[in-house]
Amino acid sequence: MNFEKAKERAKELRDLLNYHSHKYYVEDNPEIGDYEYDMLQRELAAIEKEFPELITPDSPTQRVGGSADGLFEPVVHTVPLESLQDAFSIDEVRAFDSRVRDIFSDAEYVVEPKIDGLSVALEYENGVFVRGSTRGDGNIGEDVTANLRTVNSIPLRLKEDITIEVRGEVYMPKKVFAALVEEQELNGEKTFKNPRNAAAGSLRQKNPKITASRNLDIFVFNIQRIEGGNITGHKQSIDYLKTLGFKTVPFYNKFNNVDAVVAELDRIGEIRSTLPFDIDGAVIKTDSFAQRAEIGSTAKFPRWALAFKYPPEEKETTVIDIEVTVGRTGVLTPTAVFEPVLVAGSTVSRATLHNQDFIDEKDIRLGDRVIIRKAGDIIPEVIKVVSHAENSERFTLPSVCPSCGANVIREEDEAAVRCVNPECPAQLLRNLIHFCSRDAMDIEGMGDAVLEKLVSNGLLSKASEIYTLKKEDFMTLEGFKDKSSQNLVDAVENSKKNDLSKLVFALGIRHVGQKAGKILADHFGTMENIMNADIEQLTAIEGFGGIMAQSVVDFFALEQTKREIEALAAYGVNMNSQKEKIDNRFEGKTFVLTGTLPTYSRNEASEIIEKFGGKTASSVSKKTSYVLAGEEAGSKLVKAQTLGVTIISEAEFNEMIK
Ligand code: 0OX
Repeated sequence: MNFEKAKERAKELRDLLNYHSHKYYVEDNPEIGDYEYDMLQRELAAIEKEFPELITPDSPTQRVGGSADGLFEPVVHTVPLESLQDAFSIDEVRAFDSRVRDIFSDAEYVVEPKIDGLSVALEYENGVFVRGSTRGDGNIGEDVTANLRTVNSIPLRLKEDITIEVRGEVYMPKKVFAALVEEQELNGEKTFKNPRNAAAGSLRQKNPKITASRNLDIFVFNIQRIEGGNITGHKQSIDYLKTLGFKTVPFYNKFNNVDAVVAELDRIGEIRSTLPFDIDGAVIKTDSFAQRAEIGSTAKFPRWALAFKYPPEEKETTVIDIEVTVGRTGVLTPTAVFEPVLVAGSTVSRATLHNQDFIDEKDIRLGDRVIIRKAGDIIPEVIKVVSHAENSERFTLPSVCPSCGANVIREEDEAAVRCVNPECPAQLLRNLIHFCSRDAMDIEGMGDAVLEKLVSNGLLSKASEIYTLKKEDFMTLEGFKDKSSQNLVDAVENSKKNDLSKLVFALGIRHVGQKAGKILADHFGTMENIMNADIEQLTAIEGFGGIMAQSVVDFFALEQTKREIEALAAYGVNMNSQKEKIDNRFEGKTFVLTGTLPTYSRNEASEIIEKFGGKTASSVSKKTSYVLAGEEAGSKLVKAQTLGVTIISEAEFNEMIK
């Protein structure tokens, strides 16, 4: 295709894609299927690849293309993003109306839902989205343009070539939030508490790809600044924003008296739980811009608007059971099962009781009448006990694992009670799922369902056995044919080559996440070194705390762990870090670094020592081979002298590594 033709087609495709994107994400009324949309997008991407000069900022291909650069630049809001005064009772709403009516007896109000997300400003120049920022303190926010581009309902180009700044609320739909929490729980990650936190966390990601994966959405509700135009009221302004292509607040009705406003607040309260997004109230705004200007603002809020807050819905029910389950990390989690009740739009019958401390604090017992509500309108929680059943007793978690019968332990400073038997069947499946997951051994196709079948068919009882599975084993599973079984065998085989860091993470050592797995692998180079590392060596590593170190030592001290590592090694799983090793001249030698070295940072010096097979430790002992001392070396130097440990300078060290 020649350039002129490509240019013409690219414009056509951009317009087409923007049109269908709006139909899909804003109007919820798609005209073409996902497949056709993808084809158009792919065609545009191909043209842009050939002629990069044709890429425009409003191209639909640019939604995830950018980078947040690891830093969010400050944005000074030319028009501040004001906050709202809260009201918690209808009396306060009526008082607000009186204050407004004292100035304008004919005031009219618009009532709209107060979306529980985070406010952002979107700036458009000649119809093109150029910058998006968070509210921050209202005057200065952060530039999150790259991340906002990934929000599909934010138009990259408006239907008019105007210069405008609008304000909206970015939020995570309830369904998206529920799915995200489920995924986080499955991966043993920290879960977001509510959709608002999830939206905020997702928007402040350094990597826009992560934001994109979080399926955020937006409702726009205000014109901050506009060039030209003659809009005189709020309702009119939202109607106009809609015609520009924005997804605006879903309802915004106008009323001319406070009783009608109160009725609308009641109505919103009724439907609140059925909405697909969280609201934390309703906003009442004086409609006329001329009246707003007269009414004015305090230092903090506009006097012409009010946020009415709804209390969270609470219900009473009876606890009919307290179930205890064992998670991947062996934690015993109590769950209250209660008589089903309708709360905030859905029937709930279970709520986590977290741990023994939570149960003790609220004194929750079997048969209790309790008050429950949904945290962030989603996750059921027990608020308090109303009354105990007759003759009831305090509830204590079992002293043995409900799954394998091994004794459970509760470590000091820990709320959790834990089964530490690594062969506990309750932990097995979750451990296997973790072992095969993408960030761990990344065995494609070995998902929950396949692993569950392998375990229940007795083909798998520990992770190392994955490497003994044959094609015929997979073919015994329902739906597995020659090709799909071979694919799994190949995926298993491929995973043997993974870097040590992935294996360390895959082992599921408590407190050792992906990052710590990499640190261990990079630092020690081989599985053997990691297994032999003591607390001192581990805590000497930057980014490695005492709790992590203890957990690593405990894990590798277990006989089952040793057997498992031996088996994995015997099946050919890589036990080495792919980090460069030069030679082993420092093998068996431990260095302690102290003071400021003339040229190397501590990290650099440690890396060099490791590249030659040596180790570093944080404190000097009789076992220390060398103390590498720089300027202002303190007590470690004195201790080295007392113990007769060889002290070397950077120059001597450089001689040793020549
Ligand atoms: C919301 C929301 C937030 C404009 C004037 C003062 C506050 N979270 O849905 N803020 C406002 O109004 C701004 N309206 C809303 N609907």
